[in-house]
Amino acid sequence: LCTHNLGYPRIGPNRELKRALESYWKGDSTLEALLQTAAELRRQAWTRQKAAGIRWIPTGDFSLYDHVLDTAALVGAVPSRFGSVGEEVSVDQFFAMARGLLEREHEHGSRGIPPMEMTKWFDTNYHYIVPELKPAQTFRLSSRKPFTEFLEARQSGFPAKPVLLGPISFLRLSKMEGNEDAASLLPALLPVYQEILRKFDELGCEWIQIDEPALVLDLSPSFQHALTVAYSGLRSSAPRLKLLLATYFGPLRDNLETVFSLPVDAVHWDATRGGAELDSVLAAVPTGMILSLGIVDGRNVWRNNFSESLRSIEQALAVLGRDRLWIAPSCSLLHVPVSLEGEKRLDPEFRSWLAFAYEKLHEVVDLARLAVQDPASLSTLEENRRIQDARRRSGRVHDPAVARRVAAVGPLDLQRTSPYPTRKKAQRSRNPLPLLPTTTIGSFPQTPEVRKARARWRTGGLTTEQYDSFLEGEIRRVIALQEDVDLDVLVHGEFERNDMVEYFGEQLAGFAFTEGGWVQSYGSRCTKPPIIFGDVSRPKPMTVRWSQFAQSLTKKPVKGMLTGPITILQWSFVRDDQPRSVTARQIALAIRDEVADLEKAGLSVIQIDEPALREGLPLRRADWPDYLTWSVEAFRLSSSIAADGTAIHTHMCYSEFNDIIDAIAALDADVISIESSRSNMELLRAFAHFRYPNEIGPGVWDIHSPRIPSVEEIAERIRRALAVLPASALWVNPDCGLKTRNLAEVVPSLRHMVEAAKRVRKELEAKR
Ligand code: THG
Ligand code: ZN
Repeated sequence: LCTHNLGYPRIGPNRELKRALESYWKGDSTLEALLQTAAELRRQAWTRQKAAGIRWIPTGDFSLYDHVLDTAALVGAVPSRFGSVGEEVSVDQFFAMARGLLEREHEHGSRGIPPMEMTKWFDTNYHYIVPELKPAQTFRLSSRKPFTEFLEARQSGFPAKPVLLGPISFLRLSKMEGNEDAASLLPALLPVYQEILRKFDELGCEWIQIDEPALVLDLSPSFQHALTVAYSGLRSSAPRLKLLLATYFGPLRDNLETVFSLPVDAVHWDATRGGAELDSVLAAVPTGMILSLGIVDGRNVWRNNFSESLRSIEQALAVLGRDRLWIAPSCSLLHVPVSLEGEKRLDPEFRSWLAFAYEKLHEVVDLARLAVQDPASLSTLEENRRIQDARRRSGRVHDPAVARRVAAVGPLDLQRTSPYPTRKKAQRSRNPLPLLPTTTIGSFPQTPEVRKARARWRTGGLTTEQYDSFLEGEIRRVIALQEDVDLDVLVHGEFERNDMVEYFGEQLAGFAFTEGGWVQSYGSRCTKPPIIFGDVSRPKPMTVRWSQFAQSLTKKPVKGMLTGPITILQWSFVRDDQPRSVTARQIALAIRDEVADLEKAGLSVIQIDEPALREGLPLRRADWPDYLTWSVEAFRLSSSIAADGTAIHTHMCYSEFNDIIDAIAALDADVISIESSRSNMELLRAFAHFRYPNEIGPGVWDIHSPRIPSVEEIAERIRRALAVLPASALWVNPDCGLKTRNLAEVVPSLRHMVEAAKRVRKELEAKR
């Protein structure tokens, strides 16, 4: 059977691209050096794919920042604030679109140029740059990148298959000025895509992969119509070129019939997410069309279960025959780490359960051989069976105590003792607070000294006692600072934490960590997601020591700071042998234990952050209620152990919650802080229709910007919030944690924030 790959990680086995980009941006290296590194990384990726035995190798999937931004550049969708486009979008124009321009870099204006917005790529943890389009948008071929990368590969003897983000997905993922329907731009956009296909045809390209992941979303009638128009237009532009339409990340559902009626030569379908649809897919593939079966999960790190996969492959083979079935990963391998080869410290048994990008390519090749009963491949099936059996039965995966505890969770465990009004009285009598109480979100600036100390401790340069006393010093410093600024509810600053998920994962049973399992998050930024492989429990307290120490230094309440179960789940690689909802419950129980211990240690305020709750929303609306039910339950399970007099806070890093506001209210946190300083209007709109029952702290200082807001500016934001929220329910806090800011910005900004709260308090009292 023919094999192919949809896309390969771009950052390089040791994050070479990250280093090259950041060094170029800092001015430490030349553009030539950056492009040289990029070319080497591409060649390396192609070499690896070819060595693994993949028949068709993707080109153009590489990007210096993001493939959606590449596509915007390709079709000349460059917002006017980035200047006019000459023959081609320049690299610096491209980076300006991604990152904006600071005042000093920008010669003409004085305020700098804001970057384009960034948002999550479907339900992955990758973020793409959102194209900005306007109703009168024009498009023009403005980049040679897809052609040069194709030729670069072909000239070196690689069997190249260029990859493009398709016109429907490009428009569907764009932001249209005035919220108009972007599908209306297809007539303007299509000729550019036709020109691209014609050029590939002229270059003698055989197959082109056109990615349309938008086909797994709910599509409006205008987009459904545009889909048919687009593909008959593309077909007619290049009659010889073979078109492979790639869908992934979910089942096709109502789009299935249309997809298989399009005039394309092959359709790629994600068998790992579309499961139950296989019968309908096989029935819908027309004679003469090839089906590419995305059978190796490109979204997770587990070794493929060959016996299961072969069942689907054999079913497809029976209908389609050997010439019409291709084998592939489910989606681009962008979302998994590069290779297991660099992992020297993983336990050998656990390691045998895993497959990263490079290993997944071997799985694709092995499956294609097994499907045609290639005798040389039979040993791979045997080995795979042995490993799957071992994992299924492993004592490290299953903890009967956890299973018993999860099974015993009842409705009362999901509920605080008393309703909110009773709790509020208990909380205020324990901690009297002024009107408009002030607080921060949790983290304080992580200075180079903090990072250095942690690195030294990890490599043995500092003893644990030395490191701990360093951390105590940092905590003393921020507690004194917060008292001096006169904040009402203090935090310990989170100096002991690297990443808010990694820190907890490292202390929970059931989690594993890689040395170099980096995955691109956006641009040069990466995360190293933990791997949840087994039943989760908390062997011992995780944060109590630091919170308790901080509380011992002050009479004011200190908030205990925890990451919530949904965020831990969302930002990890999860088990594929049980539903996410069950894993969420296990994590929730572990957090619940920590809440109980913080309470015992005397903390009267505990914050459980859930910045990823909204990110976890399924791609299709129809699947939202089920997700929201189990995710809200997980949060409630983690928090409901708290006594009435303990205030549960939560934090979310977004303001678009209009469509999930019922779920947010159902969390029943006593206080929620949210981002809002950049889009005050959003917030006002939400609360015009919905009366949030508990307390709320809309961010009044945008910490994503280095600007120090004035007292009056913050006071005005508080007054505007008071227009839609009762004063008794309003808190005053920044947008988000202060980890990425420096102290020189943080201290005056916090003073201004507290001053603003006092000013508005006085105004309110005068009105009484
Ligand atoms: N933690 C985890 N996942 C996340 C976020 C997080 N996913 C969503 C969101 N936040 C993604 N945002 C970022 C922001 C910054 C970085 C990564 C993702 C970042 N990473 C460092 C880098 O690439 O240099 C990694 C530094 C390190 O840990 O050594 O800056 O907050 N889990
Ligand atoms: Zn935040």
